[in-house]
Amino acid sequence: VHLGVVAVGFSGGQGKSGVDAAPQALIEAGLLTALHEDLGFTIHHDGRVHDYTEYKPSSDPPLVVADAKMPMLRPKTVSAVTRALSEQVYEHAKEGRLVLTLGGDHSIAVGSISGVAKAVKQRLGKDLAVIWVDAHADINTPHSSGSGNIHGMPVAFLAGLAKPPKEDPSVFGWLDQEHHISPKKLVYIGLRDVDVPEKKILKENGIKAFSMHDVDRYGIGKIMDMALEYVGDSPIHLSFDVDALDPMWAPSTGTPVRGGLTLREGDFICECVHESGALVAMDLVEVNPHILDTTGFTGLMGASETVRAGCSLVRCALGESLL
Ligand code: DIR
Ligand code: MN
Ligand code: MN
Ligand code: MN
Repeated sequence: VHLGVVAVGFSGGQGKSGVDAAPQALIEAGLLTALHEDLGFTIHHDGRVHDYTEYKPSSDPPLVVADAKMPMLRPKTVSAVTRALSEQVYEHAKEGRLVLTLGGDHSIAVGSISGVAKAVKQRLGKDLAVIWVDAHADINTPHSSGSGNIHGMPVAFLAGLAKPPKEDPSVFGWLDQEHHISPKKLVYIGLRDVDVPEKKILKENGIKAFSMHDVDRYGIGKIMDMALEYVGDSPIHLSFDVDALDPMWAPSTGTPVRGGLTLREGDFICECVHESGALVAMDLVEVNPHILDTTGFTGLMGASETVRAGCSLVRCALGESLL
């Protein structure tokens, strides 16, 4: 099987540095070697970690949006970076390759998912389904966001629930119909830190979401049955934010939230998506190898554990654990 890999060392969707170092750390931990040697993938990777400096504007002040609580932070940069990523991912996906995007913060999903959605529409005439595994819903609009960080907004732009701000319509102005996903083809797993306005957005749009409460009630096995049944026969993009895992297994991430998935539950989600045969793309995001965690690991230990967890998730999604 052919695997397109895009490594994106980008942190501008949120305020902490270090998440840009994740692709290199994941690759140095042997992730791509394992995918090739153990799982037999033919890997298409340009050998680079992209920071897309060449696309970044020289000046990118916070964008004040009318009636918004907070200005959007680094809007032109995130828009330019995700646009370039979208095209790069599209080039892989249109060849029928499975696409693995290694982030970076979760804002990069605007690029990866839009590129895959476009290719899937063209090649298969189908709408892409997205399984978004995260502690957070990342569905704030520029109006609802309490932080201004765009890594809290990618789903809103992808699903067409947020439009390019009229104060600067070039911000995500490149997203068009073929890049969009349907809110009806989106499923969340692992939610436990959802902002009040985000809850309203989820409800009003009838978006399917399995919170940690649901995971506790039904067990991860039943949750995956329900999630995959909901997705039906659509091709699947799995967007995995490592902070879906409990900080016990993934402490080195920008916004850890206690009460999360065990590593085994995370791996199980990935295995089930693999088993469905419908996986067309995966993102692994928000691994931050530089963060000083507060969970009792030393910083260094926490970072390597988090990188290891990330590698495990990807290997499971790409077929490792099944006998
Ligand atoms: C919060 C945090 N909902 C925000 N989001 C995070 O900034 O919009 N997403 N951490 O990953
Ligand atoms: Mn996220
Ligand atoms: Mn998150
Ligand atoms: Mn986050």
